[in-house]
Amino acid sequence: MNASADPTLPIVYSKEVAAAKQAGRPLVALESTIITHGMPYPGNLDMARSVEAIIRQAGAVPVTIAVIRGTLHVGLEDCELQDLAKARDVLKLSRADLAFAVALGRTGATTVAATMIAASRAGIDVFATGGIGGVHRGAEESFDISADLEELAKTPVIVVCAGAKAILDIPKTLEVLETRGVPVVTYGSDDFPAFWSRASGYPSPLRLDAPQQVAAFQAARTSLGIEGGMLVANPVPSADEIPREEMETFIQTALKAADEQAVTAKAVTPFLLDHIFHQTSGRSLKTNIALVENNARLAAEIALALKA
Ligand code: PSU
Repeated sequence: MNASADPTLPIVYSKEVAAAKQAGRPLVALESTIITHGMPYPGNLDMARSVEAIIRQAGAVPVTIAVIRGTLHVGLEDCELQDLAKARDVLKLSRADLAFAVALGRTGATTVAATMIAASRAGIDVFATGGIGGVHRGAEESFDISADLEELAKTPVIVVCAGAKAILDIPKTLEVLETRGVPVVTYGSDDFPAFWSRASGYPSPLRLDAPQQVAAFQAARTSLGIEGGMLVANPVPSADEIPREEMETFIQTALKAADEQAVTAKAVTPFLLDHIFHQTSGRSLKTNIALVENNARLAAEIALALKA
């Protein structure tokens, strides 16, 4: 396989990523759970390829991350991307079980949390995704809070997303991020976005309007010795958004179905996304793809600004 191993880390780099690292080019990490658990085939593969192409067009190098038969791959060859998009029985890996998949030789897709860990180990500062995990609605009963939030508090990677998924409890998610000292910056808006919709109705703690400002902010945090990542929330383009009120009806129906079918833990988010996909006859997927593409573009601009 066109890959080169780093002798000091249990990581295999794709050919493109190994060359880019050598040349000091700007890199943008991409996760794989969105491919295996977030979208159906073949839309997931089209999304993964188009997002990579957008990052290349913007002058940076895409780095899709996954564990394949126990090896942590930083950058996937196209054949690996294809296999992953079609694969079944892929683990959904977070901080708790990334090493489990490595130790047991399993194949697993990395969530936001696990991708941040891998990106940081590989020296990648910026990562683009769709929406982070957060505090689930009803968390006061279920205690279901995504490990993504804790990772943002710990690991120094800038995560570009379209907000927290609207299936979550957005004000509680923002509260946890504030408590854990994670800067939440909305790009070009005062309102924190809600994934499929441009606005959640909750004000963004911070706002920035240029990639250079994001880069300067992260550089200042580093020089002050402040650990942890930063969340950059990038509202979905207006042409692709599904308004909040419209989404809420679909979300309520999906949440009710999850409750009736006793869906819990890691299965909750994929179940809700799939349910909403069917309810909207695929419209939610089109919006999801558009927002990831939009985030990839911004992440590439930030990666370039960090190198300037
Ligand atoms: N963005 C998307 N679709 C997804 C995800 C992000 O557009 O499926 C994934 C990410 O991997 C994120 C995960 O970490 O959803 C959140 O899962 P949970 O709520 O179980 O922590």
